[in-house]
Amino acid sequence: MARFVNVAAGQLGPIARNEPRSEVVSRLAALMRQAHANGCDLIVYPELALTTFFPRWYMEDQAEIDCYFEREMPGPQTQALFDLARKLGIGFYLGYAELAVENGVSHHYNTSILVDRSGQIVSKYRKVHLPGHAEHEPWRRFQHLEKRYFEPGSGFGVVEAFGGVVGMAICNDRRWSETYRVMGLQGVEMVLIGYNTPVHNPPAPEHDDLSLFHNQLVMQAGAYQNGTFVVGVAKAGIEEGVDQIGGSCIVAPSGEIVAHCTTKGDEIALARCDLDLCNSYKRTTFNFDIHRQPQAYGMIVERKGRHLMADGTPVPAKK
Ligand code: CDT
Repeated sequence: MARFVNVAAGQLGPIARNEPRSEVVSRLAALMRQAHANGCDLIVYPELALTTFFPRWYMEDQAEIDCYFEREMPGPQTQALFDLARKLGIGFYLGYAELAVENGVSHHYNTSILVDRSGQIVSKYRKVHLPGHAEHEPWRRFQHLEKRYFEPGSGFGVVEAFGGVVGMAICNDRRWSETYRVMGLQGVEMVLIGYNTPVHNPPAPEHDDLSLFHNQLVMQAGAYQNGTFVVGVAKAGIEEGVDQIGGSCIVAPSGEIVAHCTTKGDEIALARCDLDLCNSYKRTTFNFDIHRQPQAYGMIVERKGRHLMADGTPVPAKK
């Protein structure tokens, strides 16, 4: 039996710092209705889709920081989205800031959930690759304080959902080949990724003109090298003075982009994804079981990176 998933990339335009959650949820619901009207099974929303991208600001007051976090999911303001999903029979991926209290200790994560067509959460993922810095760096035009506000998650799982094998990642994760390969090793057929990517990267402004190119490059490579669909979804446009890339797209296992958004506002891009197309790659060029050579890859898990001195030269090996 053919396995088709009709997917919507549910891109959001900017969210203002003072925009209430209820308004954001209304915008998400409007996109969900459009996706449903177009026959979708699943809509994918961006990273931190309920608030503005708050890591651009340095904050010290934990109570102020915690205002951006959800203590429960669904919570009072997000329940409406779950109810609508159940009513329409459509699933969704949602990125949000999670405050979890475990054994009396508070933990903060950059999280995504996958909700099935009955409105049940079937998978949760906590962002592994947290970019940016932990301390205030006043020289930057804006901050990127994910290392301050979140702790990293522990890994990349997959789940059987929507008739296939589905995995999740968040924003910076998409730049790392390990993200896709760990899920590829579990047979992933569709990787869902929300993102918030400023055009300007303060430590490397020479990359600014390449930000959309890099966005496509990593997702297309990840899809092809693992024989999987990839759905990448932006929060785009000028948000609190920071220009964020759009470029939400759906990538086939061939590495080709099969649908993409054309604006930097609230918009859906649609694709009918034949999950069996994954096999064309998983059983040939990227048949891992036949062709991978893990005995040659040990360094990938043994070594974090090459140690460099302040001037960029390698730290001499210990005798
Ligand atoms: N949100 C997030 O992870 N953003 C980062 C910005 C890094 S600047 C290259 C990203 O990888 O898009």
